[in-house]
Amino acid sequence: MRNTSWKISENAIILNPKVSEICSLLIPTLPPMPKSKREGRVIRVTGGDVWVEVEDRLLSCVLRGRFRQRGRGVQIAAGDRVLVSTAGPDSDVGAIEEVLPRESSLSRFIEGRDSGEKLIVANIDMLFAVTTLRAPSVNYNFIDRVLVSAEWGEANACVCLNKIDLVEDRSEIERLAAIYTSCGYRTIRTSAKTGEGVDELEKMLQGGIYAFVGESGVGKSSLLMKMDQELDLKVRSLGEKSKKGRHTTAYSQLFPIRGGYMADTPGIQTFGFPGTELESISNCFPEFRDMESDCHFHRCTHSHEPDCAVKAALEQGRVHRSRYDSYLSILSEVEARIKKKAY
Ligand SMILES: Nc1nc2c(ncn2[C@@H]2O[C@H](COP(=O)(O)OP(=O)(O)OP(=O)(O)O)[C@@H](O)[C@H]2O)c(=O)[nH]1
Ligand SMILES: [Mg+2]
Ligand SMILES: [Zn+2]
Repeated sequence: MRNTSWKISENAIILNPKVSEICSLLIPTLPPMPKSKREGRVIRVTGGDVWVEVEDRLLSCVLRGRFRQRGRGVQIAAGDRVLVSTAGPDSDVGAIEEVLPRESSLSRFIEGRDSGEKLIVANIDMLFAVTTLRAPSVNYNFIDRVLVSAEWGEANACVCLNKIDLVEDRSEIERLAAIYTSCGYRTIRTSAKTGEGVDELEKMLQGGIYAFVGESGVGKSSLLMKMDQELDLKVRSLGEKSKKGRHTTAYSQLFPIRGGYMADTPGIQTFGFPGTELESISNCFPEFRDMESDCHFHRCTHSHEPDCAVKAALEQGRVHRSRYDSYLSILSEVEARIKKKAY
């Protein structure tokens, strides 16, 4: 387990806000000696500034040009392990030299001019897909898209149903939990307001890297603050409506917690499937995996084909309607992208 001495709030600025400019002046004078490279963990990425924890210190680092892929932004995220070079052992600034291979990642596809896969967090031991039944009301499609992206990035995931204090009828909670436990996902029930279930959540944090991911307003930052009372994150004030395209948390950031880290991530509106192949979608639905070999067609898309084992399971209630609908919505999204040649 790590023992971390630094504490940062999400609004903290390390050194000077113009640190990138300072670094760009400093970097050319850095000795290009591989010996000075040190390993660190990316804590947050904002534009060209990357905060990296190196041996219990927080350094502000710049990215070398080769990490900026034209039209794709920066392919580095909170949770990444990196090698940084510094002017000396006590320097507070550095440059990212290398991003080490990832064990897992969470990413999504973004449409538009800069279309492509965008990383959200890397090397997560467990992702918490945070959702609510009330305020906002449940969005199964969104939860499924987060879980599917986690599967795609080989990240373990579970469902965290927050704001249970707002639900009078407990059978609603159990219905949602039953859907996900039957697919193999652990489901925990929490309230950041009353503290119910937060113990169970904390027990799951075993010194690794964890991430809260979910729609805006589901209480990701609030849960984090409930676990670490010293944290002072921005949360949406009561009565403040979610404005389209707005979220309270602005970027993914790791916070030290229980000997590991928890990433708070911004509420994301659309969670495009990060893959580019139709076949890879059903692999990301664990409950479909054992059925697919029984489909009549080898490359069955489980949509229009006859003798489809997944559709048969849907009719028999072994696959949940909401999960199947999410599958179809991802399938048509990727089909449309292939047609548009958006890759
Ligand atoms: N009743 C109730 N309210 C909660 C709970 N958790 C969070 N809230 C409230 O929900 C609102 C949104 O919480 P945030 O923590 O800002 O949500 P978030 O998921 O971090 O939102 P973004 O940063 O926009 O993605 C705030 O007003 C919180 O006080 C809960 O368990 N119960
Ligand atoms: Mg937040
Ligand atoms: Zn099929």
